[in-house]
Amino acid sequence: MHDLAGADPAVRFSPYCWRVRMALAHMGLDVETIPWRFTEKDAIAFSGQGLVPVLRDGDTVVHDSWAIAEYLDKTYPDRPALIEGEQGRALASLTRHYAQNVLATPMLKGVVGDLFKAIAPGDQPYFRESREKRLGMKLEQFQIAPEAAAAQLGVALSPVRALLKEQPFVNGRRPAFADYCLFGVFMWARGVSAVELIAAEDPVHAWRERMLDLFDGLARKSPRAVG
Ligand SMILES: N[C@@H](CCC(=O)N[C@@H](CS)C(=O)NCC(=O)O)C(=O)O
Repeated sequence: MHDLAGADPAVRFSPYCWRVRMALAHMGLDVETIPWRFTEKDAIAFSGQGLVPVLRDGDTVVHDSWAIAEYLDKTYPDRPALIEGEQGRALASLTRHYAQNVLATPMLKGVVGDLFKAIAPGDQPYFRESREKRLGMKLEQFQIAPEAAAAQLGVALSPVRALLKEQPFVNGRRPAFADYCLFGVFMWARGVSAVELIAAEDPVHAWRERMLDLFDGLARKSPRAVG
């Protein structure tokens, strides 16, 4: 699997790649991750596009985290499912859209400066140009104080907070792809920044701790570019 890496190749911070790392662990499938940088488009040209994650499984190449989850469920039906049934699919899909359309913005506002510092120097001009075009402003204008980002994120998380008071995981009693979609956004920030945007007493904090502990602490052990 081609996996987005920072200046330090051990630092992996793509929210979409984290969905797949967790999904593979959920299924008990081993993976070799290949560090990839934003500008290394040639290295994944075999997938016919320019974004990671790209998963190669034998002769099959799949890109896009959602397509990868569907591929894994279809290909390994004897393993624990990532997305189960029509209702499970709706929950996972709502969660992925919510993660990328609602949560990503306040999260990025809080950590974009740290993110920029953590990425490979060769990626920085590309990152700045592409993201400033997307955001419609300089990265420095997009960044806000940690307290302000935490407040915005706190409002955006209110439905998840309410849900996590009722059940331990977004998916219910056990985590599944819906949780991994949400968790990816948190691993994006954790990989590059020491800023804490979630209060310790927030049920979302406890959920994040549970997620960090899954699969023998896979996510917790992942190196961070902080300090
Ligand atoms: N819809 C895709 C999105 C993948 C994506 O945006 N990946 C980012 C890394 S987080 C990327 O490869 N960016 C490369 C670029 O911006 O050129 C998925 O779910 O996998």
